[in-house]
Amino acid sequence: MELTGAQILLESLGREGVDVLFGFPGGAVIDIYHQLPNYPNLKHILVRHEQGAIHMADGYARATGKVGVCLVTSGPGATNTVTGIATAYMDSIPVVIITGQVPTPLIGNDAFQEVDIVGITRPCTKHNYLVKDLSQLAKTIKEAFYLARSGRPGPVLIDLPKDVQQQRCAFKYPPGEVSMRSYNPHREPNAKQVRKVAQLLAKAKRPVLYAGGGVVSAGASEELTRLARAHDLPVTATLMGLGCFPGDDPLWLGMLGMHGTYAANHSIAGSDLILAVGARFDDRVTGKLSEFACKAKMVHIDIDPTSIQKNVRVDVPIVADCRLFLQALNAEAETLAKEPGGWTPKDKWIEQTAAWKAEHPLQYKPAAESGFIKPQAVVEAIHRITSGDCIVATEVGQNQMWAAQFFNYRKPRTLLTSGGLGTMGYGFPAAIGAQAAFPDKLVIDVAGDGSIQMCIQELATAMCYKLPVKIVILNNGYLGMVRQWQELFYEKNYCNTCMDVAPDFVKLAEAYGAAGFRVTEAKDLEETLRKAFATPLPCIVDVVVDPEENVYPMVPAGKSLTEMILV
Ligand SMILES: Cc1ncc(C[n+]2csc(CCOP(=O)(O)OP(=O)(O)O)c2C)c(N)n1
Repeated sequence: MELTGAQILLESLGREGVDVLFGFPGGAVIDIYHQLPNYPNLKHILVRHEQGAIHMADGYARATGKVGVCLVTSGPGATNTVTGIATAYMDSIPVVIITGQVPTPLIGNDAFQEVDIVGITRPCTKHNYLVKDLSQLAKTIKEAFYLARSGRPGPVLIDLPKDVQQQRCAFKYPPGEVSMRSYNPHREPNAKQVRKVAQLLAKAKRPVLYAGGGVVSAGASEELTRLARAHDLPVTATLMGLGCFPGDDPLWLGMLGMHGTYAANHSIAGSDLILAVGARFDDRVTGKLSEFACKAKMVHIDIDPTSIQKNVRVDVPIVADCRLFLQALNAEAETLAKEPGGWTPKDKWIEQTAAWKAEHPLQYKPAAESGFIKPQAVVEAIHRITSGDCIVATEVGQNQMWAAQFFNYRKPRTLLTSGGLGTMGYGFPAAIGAQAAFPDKLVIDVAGDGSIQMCIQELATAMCYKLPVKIVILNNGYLGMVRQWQELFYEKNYCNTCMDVAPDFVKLAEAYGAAGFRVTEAKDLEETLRKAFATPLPCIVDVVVDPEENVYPMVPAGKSLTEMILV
């Protein structure tokens, strides 16, 4: 069967199980768009800005565990996705980005809308391709999806020149598994290492499980939870790991790091054994490196060998798939625990961690009578109203940290947030991507009044495809997180962080045909949120909150985890 390059692309996406594409057309992809109506199984969501498309593909991927796909034109279409590609790269999210390119004879001639997107994205993709030979296209697509989802997942870009889209060649999707000589992620656990880790856990008096986003992407939450519960091991997680262990379990310490809990940060500091699973020791997590977990033996399990020994000294480095390793570790630990004297009890340590939790739980000063609504109370209200049964996306800043702290995530893939890059404008389009995957779920973007203005145009997309995402703006009138740093470390010099000219968010929602609500008094909060969550429309709830509320605890930059500023 002879097909054009555009047809081969769309046929191949179908073979990879793609059901939705987030995209925006242009001259360099017009041949692909011309063919799209012939592929009714590929739903295309037309965005308003290419940054929206890539964040939507990313949100879709985080919520489903599948590969998210976006399609954009050459030049500005391609460069508009770079922030989103870097966002996905930093958080190891599987996405495939298809960019149009100028015809091959024009490449390198400064042609109209030409940009070297392969060069530009080399440092922020797991891999990228410029396909000049149509006979290689199907194989390239198959490889791209395999690379995106296997090993340490990440974004893969395919740049496809316009003339290649128009040429014809025979189509056959390559059968079987992909095999690449230069790429062989090591997945299988090593039995000796499994035994060694089980013995270390058995002997440890003060162990902590430290989980990262790798637990979520490996689908290892159940194994992690089983390990912790069977052997009384307290658990903390990074922002990216939230949800991989139930937030209502007594063994849960809360998130660690700069805005982590007192209990989590003290447990890390006091621990004698840390089992780091699918986490990468980001500086927001470790604080002052030389004092991070300095009394502990460090075991680090990661599918990506380059992430081991990168930031901290690791005593037991393990390259393996987190789920396979934890499965084997559970079996080994259960055998060991049955032997008389095989397992040192951890009850004293559990008592200690519980005492830390009781001493300084996450808290905030309640609003004075007639005072402002507290942003933390808004997150708590969302949790109460939904019983935690929703997908939460966040923007970046204080809103993100409060959404992390005050919502007890119980399941993986229920929090979508830009952890590594910290991309303002991420949350709303990511929420749309998740809603496209799960039309019947409640999807809520917890936003700041600054961040939401970065991709607000996607309200049109949400309206167009009847994706009823709820945006809850914690409106403090500031770029709050920066203002907090200015207050604490820059003599309250609130330079360019006041958002005193802002749109009327209720009217803005209505201008798009969506629903808008405003809450200024605490007594109206819950009822308004309930009303908003019940509407079938996308909507904005603009909650006017305490303008100078801060996120605590806070470990100042460069300090050790126990040097926290508390409420
Ligand atoms: C694209 C982008 N630009 C700048 C920043 C730096 N930054 C981090 S938090 C923040 C303030 C966010 O303000 P807002 O969205 O109003 O949320 P709040 O902190 O008030 O909850 C800024 C500017 C960023 N993270 N991303």
